[in-house]
Amino acid sequence: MNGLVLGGSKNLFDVECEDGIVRFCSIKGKKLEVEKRYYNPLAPGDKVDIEPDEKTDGQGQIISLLPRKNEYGRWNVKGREPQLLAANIDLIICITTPDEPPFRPRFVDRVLAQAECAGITPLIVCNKCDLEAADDPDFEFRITDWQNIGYKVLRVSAETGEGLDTLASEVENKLCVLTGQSGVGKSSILNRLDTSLNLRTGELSDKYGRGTHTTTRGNLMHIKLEESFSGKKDAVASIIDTPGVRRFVLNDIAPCDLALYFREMKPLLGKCSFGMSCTHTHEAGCKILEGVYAGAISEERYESWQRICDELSTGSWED
Ligand SMILES: Nc1nc2c(ncn2[C@@H]2O[C@H](COP(=O)(O)OP(=O)(O)OP(=O)(O)O)[C@@H](O)[C@H]2O)c(=O)[nH]1
Ligand SMILES: [Mg+2]
Repeated sequence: MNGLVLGGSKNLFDVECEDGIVRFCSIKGKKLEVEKRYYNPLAPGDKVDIEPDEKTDGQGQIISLLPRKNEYGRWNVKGREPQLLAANIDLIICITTPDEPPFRPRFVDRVLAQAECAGITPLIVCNKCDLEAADDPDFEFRITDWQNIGYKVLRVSAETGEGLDTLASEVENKLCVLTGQSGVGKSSILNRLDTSLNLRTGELSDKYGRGTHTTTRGNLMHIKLEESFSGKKDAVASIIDTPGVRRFVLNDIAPCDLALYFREMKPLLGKCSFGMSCTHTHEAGCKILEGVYAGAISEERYESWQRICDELSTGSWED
């Protein structure tokens, strides 16, 4: 019987089976035939083949993993291993805030690069637009810059409901993964989109103005979109709420390939005087540097690219 992995830990998973029953499943023989690319064998969104337990209702065993359409992972700094966050995703929603926690555009740039690498469409959602900092010129500049590069950016507020109608139409009938630092309001947004959820939301720790990692495990939920936002009676979406992370560290990307995942740089690659061996840092005839001087590539994104390249080369990540 086929099933959809909703969540789980190392070896035990909640699987929504095609008969509509959610079964608590272990992996048959403890090992799954998967390429060992991540420390966790399965993630929310994975499709599996299961054998229902004949003796115990609501339990089963996972026999095999069905081919993945895509994979969204990150490098887990603590575990020093790649971690699969979600699979078979239609949309990666990267949530950021103008303040509380402080605006971290580089977090978004990292998620965008990982999304490009995975071939999954990203959507940038700026939450807490009710805060004064939402009018800050640096924040405005980065939003416009991402839009100019070709990314969709929504300004929303889980507090006032602003922009949630557009967000509802973006997520309808899709499997989306929510990603963002702790405290940006991932769970708060979901609670507004579907008022029956009652997900736990947290206070920001006063000392750092950061979130306190209220959500601890990735989990796939089928939600019913509030009619006041969707404009429809029965609009639905599937969402994976991931735990907030302080840093998002890229996985499986070599520093020399990073520019491929910066949308505004990609078309210029190979066109520099030194061709593919150009490091885009000092060379004459570098098309990327020329792009920065001409204003076609923003200094902020170029600096992001440089910093992330350094992180990938040295293996040390800033906060
Ligand atoms: N002013 C304002 N505060 C908000 C908004 N959305 C969420 N918050 C507050 O931000 C805090 C953190 O919200 P959460 O929804 O728990 O954040 P999270 O991203 O789920 O955090 P983790 O689960 O730790 O990753 C809570 O105190 C919310 O009330 C908003 O649009 N405006
Ligand atoms: Mg949360």
